[in-house]
Amino acid sequence: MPEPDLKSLFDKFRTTGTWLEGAATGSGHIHSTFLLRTREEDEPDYILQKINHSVFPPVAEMMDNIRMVTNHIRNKKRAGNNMQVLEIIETGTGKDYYTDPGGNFWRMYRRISPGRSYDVVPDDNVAREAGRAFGQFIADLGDLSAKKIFPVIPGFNSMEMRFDQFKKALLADPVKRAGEVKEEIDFVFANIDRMLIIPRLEKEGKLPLRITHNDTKLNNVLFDENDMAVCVIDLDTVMPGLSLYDFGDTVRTAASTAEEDEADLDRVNFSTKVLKAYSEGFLEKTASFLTPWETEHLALSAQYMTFIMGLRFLTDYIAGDIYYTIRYGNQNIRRCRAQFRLMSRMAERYGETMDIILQAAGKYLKG
Ligand code: GN1
Ligand code: MG
Repeated sequence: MPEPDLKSLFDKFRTTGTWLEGAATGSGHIHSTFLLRTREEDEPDYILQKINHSVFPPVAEMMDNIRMVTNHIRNKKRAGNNMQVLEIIETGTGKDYYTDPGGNFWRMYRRISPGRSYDVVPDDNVAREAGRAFGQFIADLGDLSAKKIFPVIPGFNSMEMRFDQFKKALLADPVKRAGEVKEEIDFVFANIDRMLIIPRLEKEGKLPLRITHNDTKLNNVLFDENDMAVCVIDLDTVMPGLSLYDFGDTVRTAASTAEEDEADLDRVNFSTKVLKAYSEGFLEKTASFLTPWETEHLALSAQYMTFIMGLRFLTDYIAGDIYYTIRYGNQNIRRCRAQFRLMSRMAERYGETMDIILQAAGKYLKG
């Protein structure tokens, strides 16, 4: 992609402070993200994003969702809660995003500062804080009507839809890679039935739809210099969903001992110590309103979210790397293999996982 003219984009928005510099930042797989800095110490810096509108075609509706959700949470700010909320910066004409002459969409947030993120958990405290942050997020949105939220990517965490997409890619095999990933394909077929338990319970009405974040990887929480959570970010996929998706995706990313694309599979392990800290944080904020069906399936949700990501990475590899940004040729299949290894490690310790979660839930139900 040619370097965008960041200074002139900066000028399209209602920023304060004097332009200093701009550069690419972040580790997201979808949008292009830039940090724009101002000269003055006491003026904010900004996060500018070029929205990937082939992944998120309803740009206006997505931004309306984010506007609604951030307003809702901001209006709820309670004493003693130091969490911040993402703040959309309007364009000079009062819109939530800017459309450039080439038809690209840009949006801006005030930079959260301090705000560090982790791809791999450094200690249990960070996991506990992440749990509190994502748990509070679901709790805060509990009284926002789901009807107001536009389903930006329908079926986003639906196993049935992702399995269908996988089968289509496999059938088409457009870049002739299917033969090379036979082991991973076999893994999908060997595990899919168990992965359809959660969708079945949802259809039976046993798992309530809530407004959930749907992309709760560990690096979507920002921390301050004392490692207290300060902000939940990346609100693009906030939609009606299951609490299990949000719980499971943080376990996938926080309780793994390795990076998402770790090549050495012996380094990919499941830390039940981190799981315990994360579960305690999450359940501290949610145990009082989760239904027994939800609580009893949190353990399975970790495998569900780990499997669905492996499946999506595998699908994209077979499809020829058309969805996720990759930094090297076989990154998608490496991501897939690391997810499938992690899921196997989780499955081996399913009983222990269940005990840890139920114990954490019990603690907050009694307390
Ligand atoms: C993508 O862009 P990023 O890294 O926040 C993806 C998530 C996956 C994640 C895997 C819109 O999120 O669903 O969990 O990669 N987002 C979208 O790391 O597909
Ligand atoms: Mg995201």
